[in-house]
Amino acid sequence: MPHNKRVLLINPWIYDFTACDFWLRPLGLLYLASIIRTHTNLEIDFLDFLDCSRLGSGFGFRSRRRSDGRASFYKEEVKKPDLFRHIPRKFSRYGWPLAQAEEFLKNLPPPEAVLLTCTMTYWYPGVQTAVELVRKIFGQVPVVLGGIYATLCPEHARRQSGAEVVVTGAGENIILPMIKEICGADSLRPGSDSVSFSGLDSLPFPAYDLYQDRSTVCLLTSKGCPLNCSYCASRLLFPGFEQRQPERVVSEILHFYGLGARHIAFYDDALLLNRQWHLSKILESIARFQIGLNFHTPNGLSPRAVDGELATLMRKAGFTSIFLSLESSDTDWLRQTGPKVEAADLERALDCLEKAGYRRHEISVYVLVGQPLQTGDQVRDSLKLVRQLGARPRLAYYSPVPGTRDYELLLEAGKLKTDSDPLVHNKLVFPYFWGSLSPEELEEIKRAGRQS
Ligand code: B12
Ligand code: SF4
Repeated sequence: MPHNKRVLLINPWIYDFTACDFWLRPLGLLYLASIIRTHTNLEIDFLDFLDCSRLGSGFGFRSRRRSDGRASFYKEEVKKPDLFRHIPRKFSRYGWPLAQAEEFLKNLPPPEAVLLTCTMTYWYPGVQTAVELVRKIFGQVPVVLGGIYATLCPEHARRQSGAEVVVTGAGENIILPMIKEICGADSLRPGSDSVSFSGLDSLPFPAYDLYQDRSTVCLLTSKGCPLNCSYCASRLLFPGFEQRQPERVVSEILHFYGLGARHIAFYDDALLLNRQWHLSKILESIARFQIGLNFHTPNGLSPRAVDGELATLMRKAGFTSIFLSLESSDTDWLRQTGPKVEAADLERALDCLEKAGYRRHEISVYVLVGQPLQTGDQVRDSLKLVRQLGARPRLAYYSPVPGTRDYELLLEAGKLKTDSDPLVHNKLVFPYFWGSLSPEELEEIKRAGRQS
């Protein structure tokens, strides 16, 4: 019997100095998987090469998910890119061993098309490896790349990724016409020709059932951010700001719970905006269900928006890991880069969270390091302030993103070029390329951060 037509969706490996599964899921690709399933006759093969829970017990690796939903990746050391040869750290490929990936792909029926994503600009070597492997096994199948790397570095992606088609921006309204073109009009279900999506609430829920381990999922309740901080790419990825209907978010959370999810990470850029009629409404409903979910906010929350009522709701609904974004305690720096928060906001937010039942040292506060206008002393002072307030400082390493105001500064200073290799966006390399901090000073700041 002939096989049905199929598409293969891949979330590639991470190539980096370090990586851990910080509630990582390729949310964009999972939305597209859901759209394809709803509106086409195609079978889907979904491969997340970062999903190490699917690896057998071989390779000397046992996938361990911590009780908070985070996990470690299997990794293999690889040759460092030439650009990084002077950096005294090991470089690895995180995710499935290549041999295992190849074996898996060989056992799949040939796809009509391969869809790839890439969620950090500097993780593109994972795309290259995936394309090479796909070519080795399936020959000249059309490969389409979308996602954050493709959107922020389209020229580089067209030249270097190996994909035939590079799609920039949101994929939901591109995917069906593209499938029609590549796989034929008969691939679409009747009526799907004219489908168009307007906003997150019009999309089917992301397809987490494609995972065997569904204990950890991520979620968007909104898209974009109305602010415009000088180091941030939010506007380049989505220029507007859109919030979902709270009821629809609650349905999605309950749907995830039904699939087995117990840890839910919010991926929103501005989760707390208009919180009275948005997040508070969602949490009020969820708290009523009392189903024992754990919520996480790896993408930091704005301390300015945390008040007593919200803190109590967060506690009741099951927020277990809270990350707040301070970035810096330096008022001038904050004014220059985007006045989203002040040190006083943090103090107030921590008071509210403590009153709601959280212990201060359980709350992580991001402090940015490596941004071109920062000095070492500013970073040290910020770490000290967070410690003095009893919370846990966490360094957030700066990644320069093309198209942001800070990237312009680095261009003007001749420290980066418009066509610099996206590898230099890696958050750990600034002391070796353009940073005002030396590697030694950074190490000293890290030590001070642990002790202050
Ligand atoms: C969630 C998130 C994280 C999560 C997990 C990210 C992940 N890799 O899965 C966490 C918290 C771990 C994280 C960490 C970091 N992050 Co982050 N993160 C995000 C965030 C907020 C959302 C990404 C997301 O999932 N969006 C939702 C999905 C639905 O959108 P999407 O993936 O873009 O998919 C859509 C389209 O792209 C397209 N599409 C996607 N795939 C495909 C495939 C095909 C075939 C097609 C056609 C279309 C298509 O269609 C989808 C639907 O519309 C973005 C900001 C943003 N607004 O996007 C920053 C962002 C990606 N992060 C960024 C940064 C700077 C970081 C950190 C360096 C921060 C720090 N200093 O520590 C770290 C780095 C981590 C590391 N290990 O190196 C930068 C990018 C940096 C870069 N150089 O690429 C961003 C853009 C934020 C910013 N401030 O500028 N991050
Ligand atoms: S508040 Fe956060 S998401 Fe919004 S522009 Fe600033 S850094 Fe980006």
